[in-house]
Amino acid sequence: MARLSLMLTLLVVSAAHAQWSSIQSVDSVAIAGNHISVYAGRSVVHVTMLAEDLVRIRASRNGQFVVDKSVAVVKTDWSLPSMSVDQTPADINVKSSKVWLRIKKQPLRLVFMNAKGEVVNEDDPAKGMAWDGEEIRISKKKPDDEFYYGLGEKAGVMNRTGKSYTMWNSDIPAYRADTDPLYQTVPFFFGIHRGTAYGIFFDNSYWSSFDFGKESPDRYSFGAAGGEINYYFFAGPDPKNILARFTELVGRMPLPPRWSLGYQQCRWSYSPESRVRSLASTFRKKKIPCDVIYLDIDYMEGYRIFTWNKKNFPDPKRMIKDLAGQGFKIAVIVDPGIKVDSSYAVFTSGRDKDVFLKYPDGAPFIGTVWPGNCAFPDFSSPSARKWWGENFSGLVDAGVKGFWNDMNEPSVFDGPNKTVPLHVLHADDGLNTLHTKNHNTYGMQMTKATYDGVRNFLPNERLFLLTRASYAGGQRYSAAWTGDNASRWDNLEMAVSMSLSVGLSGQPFIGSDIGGFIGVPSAELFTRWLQLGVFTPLMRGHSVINSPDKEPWSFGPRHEKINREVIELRYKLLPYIYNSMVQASQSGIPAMRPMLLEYPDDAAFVGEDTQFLFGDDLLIAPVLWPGDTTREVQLPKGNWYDFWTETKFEGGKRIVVPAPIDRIPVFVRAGAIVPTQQLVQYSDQSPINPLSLTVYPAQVSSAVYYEDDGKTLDFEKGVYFQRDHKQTRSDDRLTLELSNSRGTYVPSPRSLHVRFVDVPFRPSKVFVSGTEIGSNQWTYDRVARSVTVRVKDTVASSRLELVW
Ligand code: MIG
Repeated sequence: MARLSLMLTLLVVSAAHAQWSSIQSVDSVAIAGNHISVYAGRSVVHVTMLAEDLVRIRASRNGQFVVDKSVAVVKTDWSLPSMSVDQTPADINVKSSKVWLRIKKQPLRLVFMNAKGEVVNEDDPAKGMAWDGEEIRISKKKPDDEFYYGLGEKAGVMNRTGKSYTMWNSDIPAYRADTDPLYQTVPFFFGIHRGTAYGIFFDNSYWSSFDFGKESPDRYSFGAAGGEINYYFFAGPDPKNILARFTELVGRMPLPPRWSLGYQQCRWSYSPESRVRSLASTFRKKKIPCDVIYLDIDYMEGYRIFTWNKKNFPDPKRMIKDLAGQGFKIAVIVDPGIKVDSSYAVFTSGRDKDVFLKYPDGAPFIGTVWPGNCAFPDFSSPSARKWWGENFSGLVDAGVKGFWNDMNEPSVFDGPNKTVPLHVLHADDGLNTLHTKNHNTYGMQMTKATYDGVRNFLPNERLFLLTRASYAGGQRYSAAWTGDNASRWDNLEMAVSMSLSVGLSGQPFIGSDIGGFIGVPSAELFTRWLQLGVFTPLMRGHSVINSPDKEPWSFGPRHEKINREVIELRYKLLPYIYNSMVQASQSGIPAMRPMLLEYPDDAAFVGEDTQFLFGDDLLIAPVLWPGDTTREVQLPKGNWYDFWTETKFEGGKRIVVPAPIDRIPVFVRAGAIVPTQQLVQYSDQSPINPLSLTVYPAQVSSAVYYEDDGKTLDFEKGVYFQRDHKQTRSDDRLTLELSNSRGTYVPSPRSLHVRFVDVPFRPSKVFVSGTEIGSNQWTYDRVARSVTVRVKDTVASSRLELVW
């Protein structure tokens, strides 16, 4: 709190002294294609229609604009949308098939409408766009029934209405529901009004703030301590389209390696080597699946980045090779702070190459973190990023596969703001600006440097990075986690809302420290958290230094068995989870989806933070409260099946289902065709065999199934396997058609097990592509009411038919 108020005094003029002036009336207008320049007194507003549903607004108080450069935006080359511009004495009308922007002239105010002319979003008539010294602010009208979602990683509930938030990447351990800001900055949000949505991305990396009707119920506003008025308006109205467009603008997550979707085990710290080895053996001995083990800061020599502690890790390469033999990947932490030590080659080479942050007078900025006095690379400088990237050769050569970027808010132990002083200089890719502008992008730039560096050494491998701090678009380089949470039930609840909100901000690869980082979870809390972890893209257990063991087996034999089965569920579902992540990488729609993303017009889901969708077809209702053994679930419209009992429920209502400690309530959409696989102890222990498909009845439905080698970039050259699965039902038959596969990847020979659920009677015959198969190839389970057909999986099309 002290830090926050300090920030406020440093960066924001207090309201009492505010000299806000709003933009004046329009004097003249210049139209050039999709670009409209509007002149109002000394101010200039640039309006650009980038696509029929995407408008960019830039404004300068005095007509001077800074160089147009954003670390977030990757797509700048848009093809000219079909649109028109006309003027009346009162306004300028910019229209496409999706959006109608009326620029009112007296005074200059923006009104965004849909094609029908219904107002979607409009500037506050009194304030509009305004300036006060370096500060900028945009004020909008807030309709009574409009609510807001977004801003990425924010603690507490997802609905932002009536609250205010700030953006200043901060290291705040054991945060609570009202802690703000936290580690990441994504100034992107949705406004949702009677089932239709729009989006706004305020691409400004300075200290910024958002007020969603807290100050006044009929107004909301966003602004920053510096920089330009620069925002993008996404017309929607479907929130999924908005997210797709937003991630087209700022980039999407590259397809992660499949192993990164396995269970990951971390603690501060597994050290020395013998402890790492015994951890690995324990997983295998206990038959608890796991793919990744992390080394936290103690693997290094006195916390010197890119070194190994010779005593505790005498032969890292050998250790990593042995662990790889047991199916483990090793991820290591890297922090930005480089120890000031003239006998440390990383420091001296960085100093010689002039990569560290400096004060305006040229003196190096030195801050204290784990190693003691440290210099900090200027990740906004291309040459510093290159230098940083080159340092990964040793880790890559030792066989390290995961790169965990921590403390990159950046967090500093000493100094007034516990970060880099605000007047420290950054190269800012040639613009030479202050820390005030570069603070919120520091973490993301560090992940860029890491990603590009490792990419150089592993040109055809998919990379896995994990970061704590980030900015909009950070998903291009790294997965993220929600930082130093606590072993408390309210933090488990927040693990849901925060991860969902991060997904809504374009970053699909997110998870929380399972069990809570700080503190000691009860066996019950740990198991409930692990169950949630099955359905968060990143599934990683972690624990703070000096805490008792928090491995899946650390809570007694009863919970060990339950926890094993929970992780086993994750591995059986890997084909489904992987497919959901493939979709996220292609479309920007996250695997973990808030209900409102799919059902924006269902009022029951406004403020629904405790249940969510995973991928297209699963609804997850985790138990988030101590002692609970039932769970209330609001089912969306349509029919849903209980994943465990395969009982059918009619949607559009609230139901209560059993949720004993060994069960997380999961529902499957009727019509889903869910791919699963055999149990493995790590993701690439053996190729998928059999591939299982569970068919949940619907009149007709289809799904796309995708598979590839899971680790290289060959899929970009067409080396993948993709097939359409389609079910249809009629009075006397049930059909599953598998299309020819697309792509050149050929899975190794395997069986295909297809299970049709909710089949009341035994079929009389079963056909595969027109030929009847014998009863040795299929079974009817009267109790489970399901038919299982076992055939060979092929790349050629085929058709399964159950006939009565
Ligand atoms: O000051 O590396 O959030 O996951 O274990 C604490 C030690 C530094 C903070 C990270 C946490 C990690 C810890 N780090």
